Amino acid sequence: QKNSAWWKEAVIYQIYPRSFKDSNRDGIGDLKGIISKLDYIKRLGVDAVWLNPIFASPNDDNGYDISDYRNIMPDFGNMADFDELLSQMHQKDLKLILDLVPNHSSDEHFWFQESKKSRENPYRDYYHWWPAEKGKPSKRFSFFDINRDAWAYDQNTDAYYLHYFSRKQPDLNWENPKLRQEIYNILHFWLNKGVDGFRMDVVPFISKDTSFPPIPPKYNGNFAYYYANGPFLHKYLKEMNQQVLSKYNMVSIAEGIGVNTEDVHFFIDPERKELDMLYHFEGMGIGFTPDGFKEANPDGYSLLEFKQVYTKWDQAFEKGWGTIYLGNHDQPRMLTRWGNDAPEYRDYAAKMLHTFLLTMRATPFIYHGDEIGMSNIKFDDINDYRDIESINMYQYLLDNGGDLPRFIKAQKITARDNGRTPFQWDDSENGGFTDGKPWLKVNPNYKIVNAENQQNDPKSILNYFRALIQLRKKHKTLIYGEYQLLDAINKSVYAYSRKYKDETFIILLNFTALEANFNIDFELAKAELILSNYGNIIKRNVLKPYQACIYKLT
Ligand code: TEU
Ligand code: CA
Repeated sequence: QKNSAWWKEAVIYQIYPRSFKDSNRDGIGDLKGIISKLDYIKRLGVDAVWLNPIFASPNDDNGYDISDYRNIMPDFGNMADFDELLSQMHQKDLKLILDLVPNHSSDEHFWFQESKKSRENPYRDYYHWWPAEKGKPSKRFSFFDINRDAWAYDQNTDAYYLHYFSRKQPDLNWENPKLRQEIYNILHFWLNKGVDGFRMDVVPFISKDTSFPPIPPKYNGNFAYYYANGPFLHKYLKEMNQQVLSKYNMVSIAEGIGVNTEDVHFFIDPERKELDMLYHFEGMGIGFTPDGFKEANPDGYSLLEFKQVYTKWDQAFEKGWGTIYLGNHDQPRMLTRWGNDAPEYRDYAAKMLHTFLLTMRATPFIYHGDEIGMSNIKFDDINDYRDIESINMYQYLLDNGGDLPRFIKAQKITARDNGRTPFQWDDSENGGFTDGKPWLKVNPNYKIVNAENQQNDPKSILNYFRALIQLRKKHKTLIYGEYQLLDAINKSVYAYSRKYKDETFIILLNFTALEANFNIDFELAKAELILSNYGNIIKRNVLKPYQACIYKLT
């Protein structure tokens, strides 16, 4: 009944529904909008779509604060729209992966509304409460709070409640079996409708030591790593697998914040029967300045470090299976962050990064818009941002005398809204995303960077991306073949081989805007050039700026 091959061989396309396509002029993307673009999605060649949360939510954190797990957010449509989406996707042989948010709900969820009524309320233990007479609980860091404090005081019951994210995202108490059952029932509800899997939001954080001791020194202040190592985490994942996941042909994907290569197998080793895949965060902070400002080093990042991280994560999966991504709704655009969004390099760099994503031994997650080379919008004004992370960080710095100009500058590279601007469909107003006023500004480069321009241009990023997917599907070696890093000390070129039985591919990627040499032990003169972003312009042992080449040894 369980079939694991499909998700190992799949390419997964991530859609941020709010930003994909608006069907009713309210400036917000919606399910009908996605339905209207299913042919576009199908033509990409992807196998599955992961949708960020589409459930009822007051949108303090754009749907990651859920007030009703069994209903569709009215901004996005209704249950009939959802059923239609799922059925049309299945007709087209596309799988649908939803987003489960198990660590916290909205404070507007019925459970929390009850929970805060009194200390005796039957829902009290659905959340983590700390009675004020015990004094202030030990410090927990909040990602989004304007004071960075994860404990919020509630006057009505004279107690603090825990929220790792915003105040409107109270953490659910997984130590309570009733709460766990609620979440399992929610999963059954959607899986019985026929959805093909779940991505699980910050799932490593669900278990907590409810004595809330000071964070032990061995975590060295790394709270994400502490949060991800709760005492009963794996007990709960096993329970969820046994009661729910194992009963369906579905895929489960952990958002793996705080998880390192030593711990990942606890989540995804098939013998442990917990989850199927996990996506790690280790790549995401490469090249940041060290003081935790979420700021990219102006001198760029070290490709050596990048290669080390992705090589280490390839090696981590002897018994499980990895994932690979360079962008999502929590990250800036991959082209800006990892490539080069200057007009003269944009096409080459986007194609080079896609070549990387689609030739690694891991399931690729492609974030919508990356297939046409969308880039950061780089707002100058804090008022243009819609993301609670940016807005509250600004407020925190304002309140605490922080360096605001530095912050605004850093956000142009790292802010999440850079990856959330509306999809650029064509060169009409608002990039064809909406006939209304978009909820977040459209990147003005939509006149040039848009899907319509690229559909019929054989040299476009979009068509190169499609060709890469076909190549991966045609050659199982690109999916399953052994990965080996080549020319490890090269600071400009990422080179590796993929090998399965007699078949060997060599992948060469120049991550810089300068020509770069490389040094490998394979005789490329005898190899077949399968795909390159420079057509067949090849110089012996030199790569052009952002050149990508896939060779097959013959
Ligand atoms: O993100 C997990 C998370 O920890 C984020 O704070 C992440 O580190 C941050 O976005 C990086 O800047 C998940 C969701 O993907 C994110 O969109 C939500 O905001 C968050 O959980 C809370 O649900
Ligand atoms: Ca809409």
